[in-house]
Amino acid sequence: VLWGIFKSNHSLNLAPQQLHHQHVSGVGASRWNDQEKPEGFNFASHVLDYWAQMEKEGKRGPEPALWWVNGQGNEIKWSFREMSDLTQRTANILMQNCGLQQGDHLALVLPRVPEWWLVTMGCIRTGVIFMPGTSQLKAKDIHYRLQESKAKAIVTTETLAPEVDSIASECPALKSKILVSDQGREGWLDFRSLIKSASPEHTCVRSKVEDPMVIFFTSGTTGLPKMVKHNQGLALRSYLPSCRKLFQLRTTDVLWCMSDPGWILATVGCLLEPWTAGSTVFIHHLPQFDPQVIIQTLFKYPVTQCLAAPAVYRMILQQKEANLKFPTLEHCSTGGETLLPEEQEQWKSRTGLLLHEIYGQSETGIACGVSRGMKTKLGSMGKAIAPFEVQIIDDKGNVLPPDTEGYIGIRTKPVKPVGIFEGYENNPEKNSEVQCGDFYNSGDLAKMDSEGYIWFKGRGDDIINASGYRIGPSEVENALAEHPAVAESAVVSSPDPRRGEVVKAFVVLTPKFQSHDQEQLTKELQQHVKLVTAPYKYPRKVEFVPELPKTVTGKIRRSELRRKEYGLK
Ligand code: BCO
Repeated sequence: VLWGIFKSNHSLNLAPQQLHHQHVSGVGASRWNDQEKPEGFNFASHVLDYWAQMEKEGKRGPEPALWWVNGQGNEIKWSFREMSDLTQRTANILMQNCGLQQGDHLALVLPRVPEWWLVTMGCIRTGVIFMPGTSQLKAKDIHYRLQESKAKAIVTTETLAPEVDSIASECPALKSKILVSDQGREGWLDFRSLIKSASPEHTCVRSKVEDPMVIFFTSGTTGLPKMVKHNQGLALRSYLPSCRKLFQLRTTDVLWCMSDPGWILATVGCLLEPWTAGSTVFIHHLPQFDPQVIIQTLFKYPVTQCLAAPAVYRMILQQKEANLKFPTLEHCSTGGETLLPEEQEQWKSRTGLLLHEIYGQSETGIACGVSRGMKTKLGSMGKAIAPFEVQIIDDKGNVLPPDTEGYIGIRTKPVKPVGIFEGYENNPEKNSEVQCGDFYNSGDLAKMDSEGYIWFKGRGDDIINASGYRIGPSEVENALAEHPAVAESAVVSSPDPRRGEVVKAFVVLTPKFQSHDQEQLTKELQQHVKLVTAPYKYPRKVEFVPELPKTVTGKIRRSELRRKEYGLK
């Protein structure tokens, strides 16, 4: 198997006096300031190969670049030199075995397996645009993504391969299916075999900052997920001094970002941020989320920093564990949903550590945050991180005075800052909808005080944020509509002590199902949604109603249902 390529886990042979050399502020510190934009940038050559060279010259310690464990005794430690070799092999597979070229789209639907890092970096080396997706995706979700993006390749595991095969014939652009598995499958390229014989020499594409690098699919209030396109600037941003201040990672740090590889949080937290600083990326396979496993892991491995959604910290705090003083953990960050001040305080009293909030979206990466060492204000998600200028704006793009609620806006005119998305692919209406005067309008409501600290207030639309997942109500409504019991439905956010918010469906039943057992029907509808779309979207609460509130024109008034859930008038 793949981890047999390198005989020893970590085969560096450096002189002892060289092992203590530390790069405290990362590769970019002396090269560019926050406002500068180099003409050419490629994360693979500027960052990964840089650290591989530092290792070669004995200027970086023995800490691995990637440290992966699966809780069943399997462990991988790859150095930057090994990563450089393996990702060049991957680049050659993409170009030679799959015939991919710069600008082609590749769907990447993998759980937390080491190959995720190989494929992302292989794509960056070749200029192939990778499109991460959570492995909770179902055939219908994959079908939509492949068709919408005209992806030429997909990489996934044996679990999802049958789902891909069930729809592949309807995706004419799809030419290569790459399997990451120990078993082969007909019609699929076997990644783990190919990488053994692939050449470890590949010339990295000379990309410009403006060249596209990655596409994330993000949910909106209406319709199906939108394609959020980022260029190399997303990676360059991690390089800039203001961004480096956020986590202040050192080469000796071991960062564990627990996000599923399908989200931008993983691209930033499991790849761009730690490797820019030459730090170790620590990953637990975590096929199923289990707070006990996280606690045990933080006691067992020398993790110094972790990054996860508030729901993860909340679920750890809900464990009856007496001791949460983790021996090596120094810095904790969180983002993706609201963190309550009492959760912040509990974390501090039980672990002795502060939880540093960050905020961002698929469109923005990390837009603001509480940097390490910065004064914290309870409940605030910190300040804007340059080169982003964050302002609170009204719906015309006017900047609002301090302490006034409005939308979180990021200035995009006259200059679009490095790191913000290029736009929604093939979606001019949506692009003009979010451009609000001189700002990108995030649609998130917040206030900013006179010192620039930002307080999140909620969404300005119907999007649901359940334990850090952004869920479009219409995606769930469409899934429910496929069940014969559902005449119509409205899906809204509802408060929940464990997950912050959960998805709640108000369902009007078809006549045939009106006398059915409602408890049974609830389970059936939940199971149905889990089967037809990514299960994280399923309605954890279902209420059967005789009718839905509507406007005179017949539009469902979700806001009325949502207000009721939160006890608002
Ligand atoms: O709770 P249930 O058991 O009823 O259902 C769960 C799963 O069991 C189930 N499921 C998962 N895979 C399945 C499946 N069912 C059928 N077939 C499958 N293949 O579906 C439900 C999934 O819900 P979940 O993912 O919330 O599960 P869980 O295990 O409770 O996870 C808890 C969290 C906290 C780990 C999870 O909710 C989570 O990862 N949240 C964070 C999301 C996140 O990272 N957001 C960041 C987005 S990026 C961003 O915000 C920008 C920041 C810069």
